[in-house]
Amino acid sequence: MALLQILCYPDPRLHTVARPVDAVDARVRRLVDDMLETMYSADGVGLAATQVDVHERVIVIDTAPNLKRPHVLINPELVARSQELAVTDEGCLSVPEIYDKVQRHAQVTVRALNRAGETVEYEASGLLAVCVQHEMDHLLGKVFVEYLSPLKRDRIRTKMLKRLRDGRRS
Ligand code: GNR
Ligand code: NI
Repeated sequence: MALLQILCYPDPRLHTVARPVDAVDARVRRLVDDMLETMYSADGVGLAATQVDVHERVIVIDTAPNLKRPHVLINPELVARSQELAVTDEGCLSVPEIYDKVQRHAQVTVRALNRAGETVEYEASGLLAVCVQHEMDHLLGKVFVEYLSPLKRDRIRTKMLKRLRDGRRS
């Protein structure tokens, strides 16, 4: 296993649209395992392949990292979304130390392939629903700060660029 480097906003590679995985083979399983190791090591509850500069539709999520029961979602699709919306304070490993409110569907039903290449489908609510939507946005090249006002986004962008100049890695 290996730790992967996480891209930081405003890296333009975060806006790449991921392509579907065509076979869940040893290469993809290794990517999944490296992403899980990277997510746990960074204390995140989710990670999309886009964030490690791999532009394929692969997501890992673990909303209870102590239990180490990860969700692996390959080629995820939302098959249902609740009308009800919910606002959550979100953060992102690609936008370190920034948290702000984002409104999303309160429940979603997601269908995907798991690490064994089997089709799985389940309903998610709470933090899991937030993560599924947050990670699926990454696969479309979208970072949560794009839901914020242009003013806030600009301030975040400036802060991140200053950090980069100051040589801070996160
Ligand atoms: O670790 C993460 N925490 C989090 C908190 C609230 C809403 C979404 C997230 S996802 C984030 C990890 C990450 O950046 N995934 O892309
Ligand atoms: Ni994120």
